[in-house]
Amino acid sequence: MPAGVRATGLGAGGSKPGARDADRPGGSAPTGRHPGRASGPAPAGRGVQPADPAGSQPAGPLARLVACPQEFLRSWPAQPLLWHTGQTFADLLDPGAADVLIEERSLRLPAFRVIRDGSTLPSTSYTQTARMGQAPVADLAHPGRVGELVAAGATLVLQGLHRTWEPLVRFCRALAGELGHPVQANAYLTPRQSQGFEFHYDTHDVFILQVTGRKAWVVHEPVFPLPLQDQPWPARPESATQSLPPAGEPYLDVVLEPGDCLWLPRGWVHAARTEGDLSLHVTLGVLTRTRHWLLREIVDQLAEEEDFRVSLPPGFARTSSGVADMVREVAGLLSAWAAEADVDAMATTVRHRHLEQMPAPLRRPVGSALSAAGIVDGTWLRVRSDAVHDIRRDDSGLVLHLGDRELRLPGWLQPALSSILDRERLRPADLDEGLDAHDRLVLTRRLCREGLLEVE
Ligand SMILES: O=C(O)CCC(=O)C(=O)O
Repeated sequence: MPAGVRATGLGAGGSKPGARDADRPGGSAPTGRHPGRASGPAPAGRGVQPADPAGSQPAGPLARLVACPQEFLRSWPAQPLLWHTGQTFADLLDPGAADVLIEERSLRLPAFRVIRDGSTLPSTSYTQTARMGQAPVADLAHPGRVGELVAAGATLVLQGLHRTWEPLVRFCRALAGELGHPVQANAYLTPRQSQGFEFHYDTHDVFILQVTGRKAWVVHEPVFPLPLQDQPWPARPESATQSLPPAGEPYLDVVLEPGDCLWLPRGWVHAARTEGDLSLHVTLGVLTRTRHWLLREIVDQLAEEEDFRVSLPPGFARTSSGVADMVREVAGLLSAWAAEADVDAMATTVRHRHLEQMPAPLRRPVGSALSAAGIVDGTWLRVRSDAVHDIRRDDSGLVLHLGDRELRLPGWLQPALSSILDRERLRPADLDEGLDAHDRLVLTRRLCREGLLEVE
C-alpha cells in the first residue's frame, strides 16, 4: 500500500460538502479506520472499496490513484469511488503549467476551450491570429483574453493533454498500459464560486484528480447506463422525458480537495462547482473497449467471408417484412458461422488490432536517431521494457508490437532480444548471445531508434 492512499466509499445522503475532514490524513480519523481499509460514511455495500486482500500492490501509476490496484484491475468498479491519496498531483499539471501551455506553447483549438454556464463561449472571444512562418494561424490562444474570461467566472478546459503535456503524456501511456485500454487527459481550471458544465454524463469512465483548490461534486445514478461514445446525453431520447439534474437524492455530494481521486464510471450524471479559491482538476478518461466494440471488430472480420459480402436483393427495403426476412437470413448465417468459427485465429487478429490502437512508446525520433549513431560497445543503455506490447513469431521471424507500429526482426535474434528485455540497463558488449561486434551494434542502434533502448 503506498503511503497515504486511503479508500472511502460514499453513498446517497453520505458526506455533504466539507463533512469529510475527519477522514483526511492528519484529521481525527474515527477508531478502526486505517490506510487501505474502506472508510467514510457509506451505507453498507454502496461505493465501498474493499481492502487489498493480498496486501501488496503493483507499482504502476494506478497505485497513485486508488487504494487497491489489484482489486481495481479485477473488474471495473460499477459505482463511483473516492480515494484520499494524501499526495499531490501537481507534478502531473499545476496552474503554472496551464499558463505555460496558453502563453508559451501557442496552444491552438481544439486543444483548449472556455466555458461558462454550461456552454462553450465563441472561440473568437479568446483566440487570436498570428503568423507561423508565412502562414496565418487564426486559432491561437489569446493569453490575455483567456485570463480575463477566467477572472470573470469562466472555466478554462485544456483538452488532449495526454498528447501535449509531457508528465501527462507519460502518465497516461503508463496507465493505459496497466489498464489495457486507451487513456486521455483533460484539465479544468475554474475560478471561485463558479460552475463550468451543467449536469451531464460522460461516455467514458473517468478518474478526477483534484490538484488545487476545492470543488463540490454532485453525482446522480445513471439515467442511461453504460452509454457508448456515440450516445452522449443530449442525443438520447430519454433527454425529452428526464430532467437534469435528475430528481431524487444524489448518490454522492462531496467536496474534492487536493490529492483526492474520484472514480466516475460512464453514465453517472454529475456537475461540479467551486466554492472558495480557484480549482484545478485533471480528468483522466478511460476509453474502455466494450462488448459492442468487440462485436464491431468481429463484424469487420466477417468481410473476409464471401457469404457476408452477398448483395441484398433488389428492392429489399420496400417493405418491413422484406427487411425482416433479410435480418433472419443474416442472423442464421451468423449463428452458423459462430458455431464453426476459428475463435483463436479471430482472437489473435482482434488482439493485434487493439494493440495497434494503444499508445506507442515515445520514440524521441530526432534525439534517438542522433544518439543511436553514437552507440559503441561500451555505451550504457537503459531498457524501456514497457515499450513492447507483445512479441510473437511468424513465418518471417520475430514481430514486436510497439503500439502504433510493428518491428520485424530475424528469428535468430530471439535469445539476444530476450536477454535485453530481461535487463534494466546494459552495454552492447554485454550481449554474447551469438552476436559478433557488428551485429551487436546494428541491433542496439536499431532498438534505440525504435524507442526500446535509450542512451543513459
Ligand atoms: O468541472 C466541471 O465543471 C465539470 C468537469 C467534468 O465534468 C469532468 O471533469 O468530467
